[in-house]
Amino acid sequence: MFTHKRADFGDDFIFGTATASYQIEGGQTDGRGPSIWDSFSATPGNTHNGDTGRVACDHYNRWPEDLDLLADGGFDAYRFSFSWPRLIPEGTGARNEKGFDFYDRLIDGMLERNIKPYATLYHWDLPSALQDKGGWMNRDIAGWLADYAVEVNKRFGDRLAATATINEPWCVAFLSHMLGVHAPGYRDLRAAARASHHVLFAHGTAINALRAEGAKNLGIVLNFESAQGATGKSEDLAAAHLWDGIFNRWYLDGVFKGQYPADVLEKGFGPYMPEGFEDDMATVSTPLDWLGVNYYTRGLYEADATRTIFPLKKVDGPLEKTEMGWEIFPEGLEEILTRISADYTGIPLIVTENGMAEIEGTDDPRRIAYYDAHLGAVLAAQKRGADVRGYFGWSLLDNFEWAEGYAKRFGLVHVDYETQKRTPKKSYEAFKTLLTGANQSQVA
Ligand code: IFM
Repeated sequence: MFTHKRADFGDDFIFGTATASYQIEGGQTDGRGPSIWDSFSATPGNTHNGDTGRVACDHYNRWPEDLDLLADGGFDAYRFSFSWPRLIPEGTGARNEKGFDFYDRLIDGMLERNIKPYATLYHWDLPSALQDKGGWMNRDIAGWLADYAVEVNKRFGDRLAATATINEPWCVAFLSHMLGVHAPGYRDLRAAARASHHVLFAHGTAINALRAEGAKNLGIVLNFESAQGATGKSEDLAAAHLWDGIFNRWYLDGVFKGQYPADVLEKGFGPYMPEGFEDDMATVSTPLDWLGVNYYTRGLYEADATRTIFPLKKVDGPLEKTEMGWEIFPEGLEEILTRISADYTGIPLIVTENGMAEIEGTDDPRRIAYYDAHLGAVLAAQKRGADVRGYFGWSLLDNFEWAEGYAKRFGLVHVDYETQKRTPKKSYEAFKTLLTGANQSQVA
């Protein structure tokens, strides 16, 4: 069980869990259009075991059971994402009414169970038709995202507690266009520089379009890594600082200061940026109501002079690791929450993702310890002045972990992918005890 009490976090603090459409829904039916993850995962070699999200957790059909798990666990909120290709199969133009009906049922199901809907517009399942036009490399994506955002808001906006534009723009841009690990799988500096700007320009354009419609409580979800030098040598500390620029400051400086970090432009992106990007920075930095903070781990970096672009490399660290191979470093969460509130913004912060992959099973003491330590980091950051208003565990269910397929399990609830049976893990019980005082699941 956790060592913290619910009351420690403050009266209005929100606890929830998070998921994403492609990772859990399946249900590639009823008029849903193709997404970049359908073709990327169908391409041999891109995902572990050739796994795809075709069925995933069958949440498209089993959502009532999944919402019951949230309600029974005492969670206040559920962070989910809309599937753009389910709503607008070609990305622009004709709507798929069956897709709109699905999210009507899902959102009403949350409200009936007294669960606040926290929505994300884009969690990586880009309609393939938009990729055919260049996807995030095409500046027009700002208008495509804004139009889609307005359609979503018109139908669902009055029932949403909060809306985020993009989940983890670093992954959308760098991981997917520079490192080639996620769809569309590019390894190209120009593609990455353009995507890195367009993802934030599209975010700001969508926020402005939503505001014009009267939408409230709008934000973005950024992911953060605590970047540290592999040694205390000045070149390694400089390498860590540059990675901090690539991973953290690009997004923080863009969204809150309206400029990109000079070191990241100078050491890589500068010559490849879209012409006149500076003129977009007021849109990129349009004011927000809240910021989502996703945090999992730290990274150790050393200088690598053999690389002409971004001359650094990651090295293996000595700390205990999760099944993803990620070091467990709760201090990093305290550090990033404190840093954001001291250096960037006073808007409310919400930890929108935090959690760990663990070996299969429902007895998961390491996950309980991970959550306990990171909840402690939230409390420590609050004490140091960070205005943290909520915490969402990743994830409600074991699910499709992108390039890692189904091999990596982040769920508070175990999913048997043969039968789709859900079984709450001990970590779910720990949250339930924290949130309700009860120590036995009614669901198991
Ligand atoms: O599963 C992902 C999620 O989609 C985005 N944030 C990180 C999680 C774990 O890798």
